[in-house]
Amino acid sequence: MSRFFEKIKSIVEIKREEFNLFLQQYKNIKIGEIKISQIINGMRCLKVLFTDLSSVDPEKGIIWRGYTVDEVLQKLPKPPLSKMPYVEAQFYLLITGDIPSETEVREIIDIFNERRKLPDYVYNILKTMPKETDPNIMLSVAINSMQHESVFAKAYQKGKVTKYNAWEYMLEDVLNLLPKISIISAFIYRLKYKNNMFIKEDDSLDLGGNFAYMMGIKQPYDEFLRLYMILLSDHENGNVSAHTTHLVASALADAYCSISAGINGLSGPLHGGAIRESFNWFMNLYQQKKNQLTKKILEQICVDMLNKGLVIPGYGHAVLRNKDPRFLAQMKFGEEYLKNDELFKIARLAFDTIPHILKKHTKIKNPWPNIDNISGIIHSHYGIDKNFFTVLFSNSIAVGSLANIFWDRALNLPIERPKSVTISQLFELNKTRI
Ligand code: CMX
Repeated sequence: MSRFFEKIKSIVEIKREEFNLFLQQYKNIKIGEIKISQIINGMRCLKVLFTDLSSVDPEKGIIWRGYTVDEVLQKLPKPPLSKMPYVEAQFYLLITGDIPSETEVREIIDIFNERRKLPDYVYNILKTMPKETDPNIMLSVAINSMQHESVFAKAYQKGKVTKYNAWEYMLEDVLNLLPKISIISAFIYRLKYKNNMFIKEDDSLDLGGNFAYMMGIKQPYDEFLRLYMILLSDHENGNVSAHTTHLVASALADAYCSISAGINGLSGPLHGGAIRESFNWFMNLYQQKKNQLTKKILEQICVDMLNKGLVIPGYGHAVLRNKDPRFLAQMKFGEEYLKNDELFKIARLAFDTIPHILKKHTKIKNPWPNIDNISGIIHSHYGIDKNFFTVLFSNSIAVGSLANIFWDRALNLPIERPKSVTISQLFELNKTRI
């Protein structure tokens, strides 16, 4: 039994006991009220989901296992000569709750390297898909195609899965699947954009380093991939893709079905597509104005947009009420490596200009740029096609979502089934209250 498995086993035992005791004691405590507007408006701010891996503080931003973005970037172990931590270290933090030592990260890297080889049929399936297929859909199909290899699903069919051991089978699937996602993605990238000139993995590299290497993109893109995959790994498990993964897994589906459903959840322009929207907006500004764009011109463009009732992509947030530290971390990377990039210069001008325009002309609750504001500009700087951005988002979200569904099984969370209400039922409920 590996040290990692032993550690997880002991954490699961302790957490289970704590969780069950907590439930016995507190299960009937009320934590809020539900307004009709919240039901209709996408359950915004309704505290109805459970995760122990992260929480969003409106002022501080995302807190992973008790650590802020800056703390995580500072404390997690890093590859030699790298400024960004190992993605494997973030996975370790999310799944165990602890900052790993160098040895503990090494163990995860070794586990991933042993398990990342793809079955040949995955390559064949990807090669036979229509040229026009969206790369993120290709990723989802590739993951689904491996579902029959799920250790959890096979054990379930044989009647071996119980509420005591379900987590062990889920852990096997998570450890088998997570390292394969970047390999599939790099293959899709080379297939679609680089004439199918596939690059073989480099066993000496960590997940982020190998991903950039297999895409054929030189340093420091590996540094950005590590940063990006950590920053987007988990956001309290409530966004469309993470929640979808959890929802599907709640019916005791395996990790393959669950994560590919979550990846499909990134398709919409309001979620996975938001990076592209923001990138397109900056690109249009650049194409129209080239380097003639000044603060004054940008202000006028924004005021005109707002007068037409349009939103400015890459600004605002549903939960945060301060600058998103994930945006600031990307901005810092940009300041270091993209200083002369024309789109980055516009993004910087926009950062100095747009928040006060939004404050003045709208009722926006958070006028600051969000995580999606400059990610696309940075990926594109290294040659990534905008249609591939969502695949990179999927890789990131898989780190947190897979850690979350492992804990769903470890804590025996039940199938999710909220109750729906009709307008007449709401009306009746309201009458009895008056
Ligand atoms: N541009 C213009 N107006 C905006 C705005 C923006 N970027 N963001 C919010 N507003 C407006 C809203 O339209 C709303 O106007 P009305 O009162 O007239 O309806 C008002 O400000 C209040 O909105 P809010 O409560 O501050 O924001 P919401 O919680 O409703 O929406 C979000 C949040 C992200 C959907 C919204 O800010 C938006 O559409 N931003 C642009 C798209 C974007 O960048 N999406 C990526 C989000 C990243 C993430 O979720 O992590």
